[in-house]
Amino acid sequence: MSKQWWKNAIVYQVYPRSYQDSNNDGIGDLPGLTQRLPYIKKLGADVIWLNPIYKSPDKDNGYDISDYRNIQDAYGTMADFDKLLASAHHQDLKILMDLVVNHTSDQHDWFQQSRQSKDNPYSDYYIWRDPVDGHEPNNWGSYFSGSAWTFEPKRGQYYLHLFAPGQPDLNWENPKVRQEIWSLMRFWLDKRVDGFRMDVINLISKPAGLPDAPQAPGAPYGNVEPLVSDGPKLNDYLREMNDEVLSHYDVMTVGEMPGSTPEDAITYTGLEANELNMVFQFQHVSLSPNADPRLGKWNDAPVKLTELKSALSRWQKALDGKGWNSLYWNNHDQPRAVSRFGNDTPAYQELSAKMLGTTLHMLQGTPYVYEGEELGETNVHYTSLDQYEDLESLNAYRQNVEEEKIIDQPTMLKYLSHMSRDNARTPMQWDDSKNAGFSKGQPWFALNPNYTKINAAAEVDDDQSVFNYYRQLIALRHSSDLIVHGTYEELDADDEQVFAYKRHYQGQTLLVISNFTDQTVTRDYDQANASEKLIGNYADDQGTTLRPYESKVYLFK
Ligand code: TEU
Ligand code: CA
Repeated sequence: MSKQWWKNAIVYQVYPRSYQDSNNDGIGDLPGLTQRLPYIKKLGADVIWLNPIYKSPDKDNGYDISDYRNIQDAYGTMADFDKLLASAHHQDLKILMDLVVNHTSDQHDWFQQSRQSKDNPYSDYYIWRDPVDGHEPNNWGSYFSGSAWTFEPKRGQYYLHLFAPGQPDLNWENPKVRQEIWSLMRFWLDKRVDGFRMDVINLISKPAGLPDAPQAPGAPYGNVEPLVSDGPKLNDYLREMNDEVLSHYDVMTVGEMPGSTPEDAITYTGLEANELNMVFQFQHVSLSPNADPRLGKWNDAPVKLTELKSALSRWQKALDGKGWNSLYWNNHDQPRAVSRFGNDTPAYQELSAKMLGTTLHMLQGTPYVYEGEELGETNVHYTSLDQYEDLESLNAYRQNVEEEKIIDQPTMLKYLSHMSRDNARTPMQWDDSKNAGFSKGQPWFALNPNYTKINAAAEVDDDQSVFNYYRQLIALRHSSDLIVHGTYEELDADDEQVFAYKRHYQGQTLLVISNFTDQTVTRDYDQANASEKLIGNYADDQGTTLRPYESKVYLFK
């Protein structure tokens, strides 16, 4: 395996609780996933990123870990995990674990001890501060609404949680905390897992003095992200992680970095950085911020294509030859891309799913496919609050509508329907039988009703399906150094309908053209003189005529 094998890899992300239930309790589990490995292999993926499977009270669906060395009961046993890993390796599939070490669950033993007093061995494992004038130490708001501080009467102090109160932030300045994390990483790496996706890893170094954050007029709290992302000691901690752990294993690492810029990312993924292999950045999925800064991500504004192109091109150009991109449209935190960036009406759902896949998979970086994306899955189009399960959505509704009265209920329900993470967490759509073949029990979360039309059974043997189109895209990348290593050249940045770019490598050029609209347009990029057309989402080719959501790739030798 080449040293940088992850540059040629495609990663498939599995949200285990929604993937395949094997014991009919309505919750996906590890034996169920093990049964489905051949499907993932057939798609052509090389690596599986598993969302957290550790013991957890599930306040944030596993991103609140209470025991890093044991498997969540609902997902199975450690023996089930060992079987999954062995079966994956036997089928030449690698497994990335989700490393959530910016915070633990408040039910973790470390926190249970830390909260008792100021002078026990765990007192400084978390970030505790005295009240200021009887209130929270600063104006920080949580990502999940409310204050980022909760008072603990036993200590007479507040503790910091950038996310829910059940997710207290670890104190990374404490070398004992870092040693505990190196140890739990070795536990999993010694079991031969193939690497980690690292949850909000760029938030672990907090700014000295924990100063107030910028607060929009009328907003209840300060916006913490610009202040806590890419903090002062982040490179030091990542280099220590590398020296202590990662450099001793042949593994792949991807850091989730909300708020990070290309310049920051190069310091972590730079070819000589010895920190991480790549990052998940958020600039292309945080576009069209609401006109009202108090609402953050909550909006239903259509994304301007020129802004989307600018964000993606920025990262392609900045990291070219200096670092490495991860490439994604979807994950368990994002709404379904077909609904957000494409067109999920029956006439265009399939076409735009293939167009989005083409646009992303021909870029420089490692592509990630989120479960169901390969089928062209869409948002659910929720209409009422009781359909939501995710605390981020429910807390945002309560804060924005009921507490702060920033917007009215109909508007927030529209925004939730467009942006809620719940859109991505509906059970996997395997076939058109009851519960889509996900479970014979009552699913933990309602399915997207369109599973009767959009499902794996209907697509796996259909050469024209989104599934088989993704298989072709993945096969193309596996076969082409030009796609993996080629430099990036954007064409017509101001074009508001078409995203066109080129890739160049050793005298060959790839031309990628995607029409992001339901209009037929004309664009001439000299495609008439191409050596061959490699892939396209229409059966024929009308040259400079681009039909609705038409996407195609040409090779110039
Ligand atoms: O998400 C990090 C993060 O920034 C989230 O707030 C995300 O950007 C937001 O939900 C997008 O709308 C990671 C995990 O991926 C997420 O599932 C966890 O809830 C969060 O960290 C806390 O661990
Ligand atoms: Ca189950």
